[in-house]
Amino acid sequence: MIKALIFDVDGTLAETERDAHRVAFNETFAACHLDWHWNVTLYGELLAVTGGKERMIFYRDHYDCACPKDLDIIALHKMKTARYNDMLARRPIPLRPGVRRLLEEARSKDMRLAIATTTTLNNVTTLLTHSLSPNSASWFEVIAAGDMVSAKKPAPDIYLYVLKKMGLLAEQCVAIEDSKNGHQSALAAHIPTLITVSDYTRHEDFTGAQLILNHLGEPEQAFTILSDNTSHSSYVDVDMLRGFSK
Ligand code: XBP
Ligand code: MG
Repeated sequence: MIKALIFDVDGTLAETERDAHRVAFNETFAACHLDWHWNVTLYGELLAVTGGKERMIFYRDHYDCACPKDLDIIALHKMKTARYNDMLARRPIPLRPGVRRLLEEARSKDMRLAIATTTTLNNVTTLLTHSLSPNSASWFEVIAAGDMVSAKKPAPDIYLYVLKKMGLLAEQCVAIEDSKNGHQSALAAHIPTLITVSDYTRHEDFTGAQLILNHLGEPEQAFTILSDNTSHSSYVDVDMLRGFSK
């Protein structure tokens, strides 16, 4: 019996990467007179590394870029996080199709909710506050984020953390993800996955997913199925997800 839905954040709740995270990184680099700029294509490559600090370290170490000896990645990341939060508050990013509807239905049917993300906690609560509703962080029993675990996705740690906090078994949950790293993280924790591909992830490999969609769908905006399944529905609802139980 499925008892909980565990949502990823970036790319799953909203398309935050290209026009928000990426822009906040670039504004921070410019403000610090750092000669780095991550264009849309380069950022897509760098998304293979989860976590903003880890992404900057990877870029510093693997790309031919100018890097001052005293570069403080932690300080840089704090600045990026402040800019990102400011951006989400000033110009809220819309939730992806079906996200609000499914969350509201889940709440009305006592489906438990959680979040498992590699991004920073503040980024999650600001997105929820400004794009979902002012108190919506409280809709989630657990918000597992960023450095709460030592190994980020694709390691299973963040999902195992959520399972432990909720006192649930993997097969009692469904993970909703948009990326290969997220999918692998959930699978490594033995949690069934529903994939809604995002701008940067539509060509990734999601072998082992229960279902792969372009988005969650709405009654008037049907999803497209990208895996081999067929469905009589046009949008994901709680009953469909309950069918994910083994
Ligand atoms: C997406 C990520 C994050 C963000 C940046 O995580 O990989 O690193 O790009 O966030 P998910 P921070 O899809 O799991 O939500 O800079 O706060 O790390
Ligand atoms: Mg994601």
